[in-house]
Amino acid sequence: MEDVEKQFSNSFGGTIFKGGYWKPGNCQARVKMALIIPFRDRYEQLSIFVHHIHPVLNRQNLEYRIFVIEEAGDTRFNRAMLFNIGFKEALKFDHFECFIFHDVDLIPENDRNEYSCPSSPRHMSVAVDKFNYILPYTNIFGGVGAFTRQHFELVNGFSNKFWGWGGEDDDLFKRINAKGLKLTRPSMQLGRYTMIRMFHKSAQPDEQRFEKLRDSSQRMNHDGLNSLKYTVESITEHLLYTLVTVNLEEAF
Ligand code: NGS
Repeated sequence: MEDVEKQFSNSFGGTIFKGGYWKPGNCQARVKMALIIPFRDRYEQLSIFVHHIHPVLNRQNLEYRIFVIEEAGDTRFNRAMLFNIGFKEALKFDHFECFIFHDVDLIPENDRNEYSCPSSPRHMSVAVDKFNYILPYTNIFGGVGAFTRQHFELVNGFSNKFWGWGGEDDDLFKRINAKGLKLTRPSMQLGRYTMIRMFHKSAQPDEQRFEKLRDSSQRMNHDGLNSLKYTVESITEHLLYTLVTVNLEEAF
């Protein structure tokens, strides 16, 4: 990370401001975007990610800030809840209108895959090298997704009930449909991503994920942004990202 930071402060044209904030110097960006990354113990991937993503976002002339939401303690990883927290914490910083929910291990391959918010929710990572650049199943919403603030509030964010691996993104897909929104996708040429593969112990699957998925639509109005509970341990503005470290409490 130190090397990446040096590279940005020395040779890069447009300096990134503290906290991983940037805006174009010669024009006014149309929207302010918050890029939210759920995180725990993946520092190598995070340095590779920020090294690649800042130049892409700068070339797209966006105004944005990168938020890394870190789950402290030894509760099971809850990717969805960290996204919800990122949404709430980002709004304490600024009036973001657009939110990109992004896994730390996905690098966009095409600069024209726009990191902004279209008129309906967007699944951006449609062609990942790990899946031989095809969609593994039609309703997949994993990896990278974009929402306007209004649409994310309309679906009440993600469910907070998925602990461990799997299901939370499928649940979000159901929420989008339940509210009559239509998921959009870039073409398979634009939505290409490379996965940063490293050896890590992967999270244990949530054994109850299929049961939880069955009653998605009944839960969505009272399980999400409006039932979110967490405590913030610290907020640190690093050079290339804002780190928000939080504690969660496992509840079902
Ligand atoms: C599905 C999971 C999704 C996940 C997708 C791809 O099976 O949450 O695999 O995962 N759904 C359930 O388990 C119900 S991946 O191979 O990218 O880790 O996003």
